[in-house]
Amino acid sequence: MAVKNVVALAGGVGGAKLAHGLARCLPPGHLTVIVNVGDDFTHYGLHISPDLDTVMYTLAEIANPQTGWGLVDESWQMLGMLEKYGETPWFRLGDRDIATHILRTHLLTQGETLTAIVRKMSQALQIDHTILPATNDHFATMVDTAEHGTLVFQHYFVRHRWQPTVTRIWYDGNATITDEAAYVLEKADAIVICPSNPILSIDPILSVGDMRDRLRLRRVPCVAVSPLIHGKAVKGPADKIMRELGVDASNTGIARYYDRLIDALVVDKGDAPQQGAYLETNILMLTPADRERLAREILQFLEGMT
Ligand code: FO1
Repeated sequence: MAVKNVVALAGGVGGAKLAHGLARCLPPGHLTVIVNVGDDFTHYGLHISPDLDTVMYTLAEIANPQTGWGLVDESWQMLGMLEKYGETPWFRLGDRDIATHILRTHLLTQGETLTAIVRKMSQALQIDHTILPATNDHFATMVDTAEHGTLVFQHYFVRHRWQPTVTRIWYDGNATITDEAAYVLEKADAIVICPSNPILSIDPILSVGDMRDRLRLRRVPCVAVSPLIHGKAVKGPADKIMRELGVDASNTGIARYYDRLIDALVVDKGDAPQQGAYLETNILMLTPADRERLAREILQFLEGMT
């Protein structure tokens, strides 16, 4: 059977890169990216959805190529003005990026759902695939740390530069998955878990409502792409957090972490896990061509599994 409709689960920068590769390989309308919203928070009264925006900007090909988050050709006048008022703006909102947060916050106060808002913005940015938040409900990743107690995710990740020792992760809010996410999972021919942080970015998607059970009971192949190369995170704190929470920071650890959720793990050459099926290839995505090549290999691999 041909793999026509693909659902990808993604967090921020690493996940967005593979989603972009998949978007370039699949015909318009055949990819849905279900995105983590556990990183969402309110900052200066604005509803910020970092991972949704990272995926949206990346698929629209307007993401900042240096950081992976935020917009290309950004300016920072607003932050300068905040500093003039004596603020310490630790979360860098660019002048153009802030339009997204203002509009999203406004539409939320008008009663629109996050799903409808992302659809509207994606259409305006001419994205011809679908981006869905995992939930429209309040659902916030909370990080218990040894040094600073409990931190809202962005305070842990950006304000404290993911340096505190993590003792536990939990979620604030009782959320259900959206009808749209349930529908695309039902219609999917294959599922791809992007190379996002399994604990910080993928677990909050799996922890929304019955998402984990839906994945376990799937009738289609599901692969995950490892965020590690020889035990080191390609970007961010994946290996650090895995160690802190007692998860083996290796592809074997990732394969165990995703036990029963995936049929195979996609890993870098020479870095095979000691358990489970796997595809060995070059998983480092430095250029858009790398993203497309990796996506194509994954789609071919999935075709062979159906
Ligand atoms: N990440 C940073 O490391 N520093 C920032 O100042 C920062 C600002 C920011 C603004 C908008 C946005 O959409 C994302 C932003 N990020 C920033 C990235 C982001 O918070 C994290 O990478 C993700 O939440 C983790 O996936």
